[in-house]
Amino acid sequence: MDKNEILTDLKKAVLEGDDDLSQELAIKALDQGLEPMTIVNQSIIPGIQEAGELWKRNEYFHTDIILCAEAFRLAMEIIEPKLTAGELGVSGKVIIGTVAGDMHNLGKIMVNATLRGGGFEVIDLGEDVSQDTFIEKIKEIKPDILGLGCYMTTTMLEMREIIKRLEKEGLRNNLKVMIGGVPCTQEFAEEINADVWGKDAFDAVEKAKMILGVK
Ligand code: B12
Repeated sequence: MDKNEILTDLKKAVLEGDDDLSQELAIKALDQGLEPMTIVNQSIIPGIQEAGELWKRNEYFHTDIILCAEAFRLAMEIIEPKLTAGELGVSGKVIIGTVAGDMHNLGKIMVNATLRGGGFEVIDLGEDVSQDTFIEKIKEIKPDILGLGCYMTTTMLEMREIIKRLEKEGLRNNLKVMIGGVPCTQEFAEEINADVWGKDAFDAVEKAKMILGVK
């Protein structure tokens, strides 16, 4: 099996929700000497993005998406430790999490991976993260950036509340806030006093570097 075949098959395994195969192919891809970021950008992300498109067109159902998410997660589980082996933390420190009430995590996992690839140290607090947990971890870890993921219109306002809490606790001045997820826009970021909106996982890295003035 050549490298291109592995990349194509891995994308297909994610798209078809075959978690055993996606993990096996992720291992194979690394064994063949493919760069971790190439595997993420050319197979794993396109696979899950296409699955999202099929869902939008009502060609995939909830159960399909859950299988795809699992295939995505297991492949990322293999690749992620390799991404952190680079020059971690040279660009800055980021705390990231999905806001309270929201369980979506695929977009956040991708952003986590690309930020690591961009030299950031990333502390992922997970999903359905309470305001208290964000505040506690920011005090403890003192990140340069807080990344908030929100994927539903019903959980959007939680981001505004988190930013208000940061201001109230005197934590906002030395911290940049970057938001992302399907319902977010730059206008919404400005409205809730976030610093920036990241359109996708690659834009997130560019914007994170931009707000910190890192090349
Ligand atoms: C996959 C999915 C699920 C999966 C989640 C699996 C998982 N582990 O995440 C499952 C099936 C579990 C699920 C459940 C639900 N879902 Co859902 N889900 C989706 C779906 C199809 C795709 C989301 C996704 O993963 N996309 C792929 C990723 C890669 O894209 P992304 O999230 O946009 O992320 C990119 C950017 O936004 C950005 N980004 C993402 N995060 C961040 C963070 C930062 C800091 C930055 C800078 C950038 C950034 O970079 C990413 C990569 O490029 C969307 C539809 C859609 N169009 O988005 C609905 C959707 C989000 N879900 C929806 C709903 C309603 C639900 C449920 C309530 C359904 C239900 N009745 O049970 C539950 C919610 C449970 C909860 N409390 O959270 C609605 C939300 C509607 C709304 N109110 O806004 C959507 C929009 C579908 C729809 N059109 O109705 N869902």
